[in-house]
Amino acid sequence: MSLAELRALAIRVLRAAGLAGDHADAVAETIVAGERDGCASHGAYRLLVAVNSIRKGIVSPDPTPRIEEPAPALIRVRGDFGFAQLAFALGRPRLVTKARRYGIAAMALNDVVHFAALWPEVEALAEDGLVVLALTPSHAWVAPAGGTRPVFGTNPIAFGWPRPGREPFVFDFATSAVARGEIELHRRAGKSVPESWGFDSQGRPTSDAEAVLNGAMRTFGGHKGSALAAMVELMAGPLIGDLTSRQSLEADQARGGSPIGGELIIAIDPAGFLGGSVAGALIEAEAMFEAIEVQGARLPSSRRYAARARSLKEGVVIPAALHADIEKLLEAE
Ligand code: NDP
Ligand code: PYC
Repeated sequence: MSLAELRALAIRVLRAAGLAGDHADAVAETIVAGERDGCASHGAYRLLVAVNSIRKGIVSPDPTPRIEEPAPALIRVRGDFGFAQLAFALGRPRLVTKARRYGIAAMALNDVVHFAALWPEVEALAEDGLVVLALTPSHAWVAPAGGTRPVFGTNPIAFGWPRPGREPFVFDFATSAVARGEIELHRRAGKSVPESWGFDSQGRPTSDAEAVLNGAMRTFGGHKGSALAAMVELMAGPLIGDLTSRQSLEADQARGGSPIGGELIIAIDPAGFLGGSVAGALIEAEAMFEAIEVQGARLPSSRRYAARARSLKEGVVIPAALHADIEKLLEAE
């Protein structure tokens, strides 16, 4: 499909499921971006996930997000239980203005439903010249290192750094061994998963994707991923007055919807510390990136940017079974 065709399909599906126009547009944009950049776990597949949350009544189809300013450098967007993408779109310009005015600003998205990758947000803000950190909890699916019962969400951490004249340096990964969406794609394809990804419901290591989904995922990097997952819970949960992953799962009431809660985005204007010396700092950063690449190692997001360049020319390939399931969403409306 061309990206325009995928966008049109995504908007048609989301509108048919009941989302208001601006809501559907904001959600479709991140789904198309995910597929375009070769991030299948957060691409077209997420149409099934989004419609599931709409049908189960977890997300509000026509929310009215509201902006509050709890302090001069803070913004809160109350998402009215719409998808996070709409709340982000509303708050983004004000976050940029505040980061530039104060050197640092933070935005909390509260009362949102979240199924998206964080890199589209982080990349957009880094393209505005800001250094960015974004965090969100999810549902309690992940066991702490040393345990086998879920406490944490898959809790992604995304970071963006602006690069003059080129795409920003961006990484974005779950603090679990892998995003849950990846395990769901393995289950759909009937594939096994590495035993390092999770436990079955009895706490035994397993390579059965379904058993991990019904058991517990593992953190990445043992105790290090576990501590980072806890940090995400704290900073994008209680710190901003929103739910932990355990509370999110409880609020779901076994409906099987996307996580409910908050997201924290911190944006720093390099000029705050550096004044007129920003250019020198960015040159130092470039030297570090070069030292990485010169040894044949790659920068995070380089695969994604290459996939983007390809998709913009050639379009994207959606697996036939997934396309059929997406089309079925239209039939059922
Ligand atoms: P990965 O383990 O695939 O890691 C992704 C990050 O690591 C990307 O920035 C990727 O760059 C980079 N990377 C991968 N391999 C290398 C390498 N060899 N060298 C350098 N960098 C590398 O992702 P996850 O499965 O952990 O997460 C996938 C997505 O799921 C994320 O976008 C995340 O936001 C999303 N997610 C969302 C949640 C939510 O609650 N909303 C919850 C959990 C995850 P590149 O893309 O170029 O390969
Ligand atoms: O893939 O872990 C995941 C995920 C959770 C919420 C959105 N994506």
